[in-house]
Amino acid sequence: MRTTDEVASAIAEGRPVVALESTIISHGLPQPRNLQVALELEETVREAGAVPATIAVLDGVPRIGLDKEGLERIATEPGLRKLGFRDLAPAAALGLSGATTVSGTSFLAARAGIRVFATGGLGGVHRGWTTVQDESADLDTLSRTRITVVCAGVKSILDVPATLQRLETRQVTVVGYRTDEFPGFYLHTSGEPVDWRIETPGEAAGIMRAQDALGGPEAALIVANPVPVAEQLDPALHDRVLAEALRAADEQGVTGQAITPFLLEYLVNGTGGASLEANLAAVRGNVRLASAIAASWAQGA
Ligand code: PSU
Ligand code: MN
Repeated sequence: MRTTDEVASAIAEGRPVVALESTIISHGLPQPRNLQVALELEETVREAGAVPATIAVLDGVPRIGLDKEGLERIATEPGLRKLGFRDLAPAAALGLSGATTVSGTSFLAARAGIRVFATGGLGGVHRGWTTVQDESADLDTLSRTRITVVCAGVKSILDVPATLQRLETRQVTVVGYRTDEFPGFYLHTSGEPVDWRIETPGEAAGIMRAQDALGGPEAALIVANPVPVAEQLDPALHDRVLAEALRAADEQGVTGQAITPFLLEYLVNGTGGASLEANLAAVRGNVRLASAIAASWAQGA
């Protein structure tokens, strides 16, 4: 594992650090916007007084923090792999490069000593799970990794109620940030309730300290932060295009790791780019909140 000097000294000195994933850049957003976004998100973390650590695997080496060249590779390299936790060892052994998902990123961030991570929407239980058994490895990793993930809920392409049930079974703590409803990724709400609500970054840091004080299984904390209503995707448009996207995936036989990128791309095209704007608004908000939580966490350390 190679950590940049900047990130390593911030961790050593207990200064705020925010981990960022790379799959959203490589597989979640279209080129060339994805590189701009990668740079912008790092800048947003810096403006908030924290150090960004974008995580990926380059030439077999897990990297904690990327320079501009590394970000460019993630954004542009053709055929880049998508790496969950289970893919890290083969990528390392075979000297391959890949972008890390929430699963891969959470694992590496926690190993590096980073406690706060921002992304867009988590993976989860896919629709049709009764027949295809597709459940993102994100859920399993979060059930045994001590990290705080700030996200806009789980991707709305998923079976959201089933995903919330799985998170409950796996003992992953979920809190709504200034909301009583679980966010819907592109949408302000999924319509599902959340059991816990917090109002401040300090309350998130307090829950993190309580997790450590209590001990027990090292599960994550999910801070679910909704995209503002003004920046969400039009719910009627969302429902219509998502139904089309699911039908297209079915007809084309898209499965496995390819399904999430396929559906996200279908939504971008089918909404004339509006889903991309909502996705970015959600991620930006999550990065800002994660930076504030990291600052609060660092203060109390
Ligand atoms: N959030 C986004 N866009 C994305 C993702 C998250 O706004 O593309 C990625 C994350 O890396 C997440 C992955 O871990 O999608 C889930 O993929 P799968 O369903 O194959 O586990
Ligand atoms: Mn899957």
